[in-house]
Amino acid sequence: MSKPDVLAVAKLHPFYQQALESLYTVHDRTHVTDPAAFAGIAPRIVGVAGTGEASVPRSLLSQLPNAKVVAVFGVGYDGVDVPAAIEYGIPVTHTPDVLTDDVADLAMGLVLSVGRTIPQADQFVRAGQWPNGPVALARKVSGARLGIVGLGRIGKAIAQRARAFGMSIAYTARTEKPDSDFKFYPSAAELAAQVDFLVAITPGGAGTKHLINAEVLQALGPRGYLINVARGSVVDEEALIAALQNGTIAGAGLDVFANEPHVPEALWSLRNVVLTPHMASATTETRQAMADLAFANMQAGIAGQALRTPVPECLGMVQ
Ligand code: NAP
Ligand code: 8YV
Repeated sequence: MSKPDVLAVAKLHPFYQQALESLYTVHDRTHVTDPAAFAGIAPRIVGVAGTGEASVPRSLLSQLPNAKVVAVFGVGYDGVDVPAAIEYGIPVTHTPDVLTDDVADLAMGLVLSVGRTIPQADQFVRAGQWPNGPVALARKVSGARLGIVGLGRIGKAIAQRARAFGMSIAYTARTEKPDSDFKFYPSAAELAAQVDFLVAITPGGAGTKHLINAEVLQALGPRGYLINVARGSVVDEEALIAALQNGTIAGAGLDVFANEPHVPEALWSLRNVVLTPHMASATTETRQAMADLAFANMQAGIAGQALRTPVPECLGMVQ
């Protein structure tokens, strides 16, 4: 008997790909590479596999009359048209919690990297510069003021780590958290004006597009650093480049970009930025846990069983 058909809408991590291939025939981006062949396959597709950045638009969902689930390998699902999925009766799942620690670890890694200039110092030693004089002084991180834009699962985990560094913590979110000891500011600009390190960790999508704009960067100021581990769309990248070039802010640590995997060349040459390739959840342990959870969601969705981790908007539509 042939295996049920699943569509991968992005290049999948091998852990997820191999798990899917054990039970399903995986069509790897056929909708993009061979639309004519896809027209024949589409009615057989029972599940859609994606990543946090993958695009699952209404136009694709409308071609999948038998799809039972969209299983995203990632906590963010801003590329999925969730209202359309709900309309077509296709629940969407994601992988919350299992990656929280890793993303918080990388956020703190970027705080330390930009503040203490660790990559620049590494380059200094490798370039044989040490005998020529001391490396430039860095920015003290312990005891500094941290602002978190988005105090959700990962934002709270970043706060927990920052506490151990004796940092004072403030935040903004859509709503104030009555159970939190941290000071709340109603906007990113008001928060930025009060901190040394501003960390963005919200979802992407229309609701947060350019939440960090020129006004916020101006408020962060010439001794302030921006860390973005959220989505590239959350930051106005042109405004950020200008702010880094003209000293409006001191520096930035960036894991996510507006047009991944393409990073503006203007950022490559700047000495005051640290760049990582969207790798905050990229450890062997966490990628395995994400693959296990995404695969469990796929299996449950296709079998018509209770989903492990539906996205909040789809909670009402699952068994
Ligand atoms: P979460 O628990 O849902 O937290 C999201 C937080 O963002 C919430 O505090 C929410 O506010 C806040 N928020 C949403 N819209 C906002 C807005 N317009 N203004 C201010 N705050 C806003 O999600 P999570 O598990 O922490 O994950 C957060 C995001 O991290 C993901 O969606 C993804 O984009 C990103 N991420 C990136 C990587 C990476 O590799 N770099 C890895 C994993 C996740 P309320 O609490 O008031 O609702
Ligand atoms: C992953 C992410 O890099 O969870 C998310 O939202 O952005 C990351 O964990 C991504 O989903 C895998 O491509």
